Amino acid sequence: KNQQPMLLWFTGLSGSGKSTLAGALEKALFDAGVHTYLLDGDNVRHGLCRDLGFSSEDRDENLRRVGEVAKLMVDAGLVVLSAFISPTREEREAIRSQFPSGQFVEVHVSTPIEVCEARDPKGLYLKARKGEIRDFTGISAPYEEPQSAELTIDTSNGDLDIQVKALLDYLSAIGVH
Ligand code: GGZ
Repeated sequence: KNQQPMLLWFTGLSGSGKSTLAGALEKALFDAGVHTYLLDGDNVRHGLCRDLGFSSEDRDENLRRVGEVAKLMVDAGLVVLSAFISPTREEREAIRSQFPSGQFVEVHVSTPIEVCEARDPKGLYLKARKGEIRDFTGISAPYEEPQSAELTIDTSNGDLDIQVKALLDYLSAIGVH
């Protein structure tokens, strides 16, 4: 089975659907025989980055480390998926610049903040509105929309299967599997 190692970088607000989309794509790739790894806050912020919080300096360092780990994994031949808010263009571009063109695919999960806030699966937006969480992305900390994402997906409407199919079609077109 041919597989082109690469990094699929999902960026978007809390609650935008990054992890859900990346997780569903990972399952589809696994079913197609592609060897993948999914990096997200759940497996990184409790270990590798457990000394880091959500100040802009800490986010930059979180993402720098994730980029370095992803690079090692891509070197090892994996298709790596990452799901981090990654709020700054500069940090995303710094990671992109470490990969040959075509090996870094940015996926902007563009679900509007109104929808993310209405979902509020962990009650974090509510806490941020009440001032109980500082520096919350989209409320009291910035999110810079990508200008050069390879793919943009809004998860407000439509079903997950169709969104995953759009991702798979893009990956087949560039020869990933
Ligand atoms: C944004 C926060 C914050 C603040 C905790 N701002 O929806 P979640 O809960 O599960 O995902 C969010 C996650 C963001 O971590 P990342 O590592 O993806 O962020 S970054 O790329 O900016 O480094 C959210 C939770 O952590 N969370 N506090 N202040 N999200």
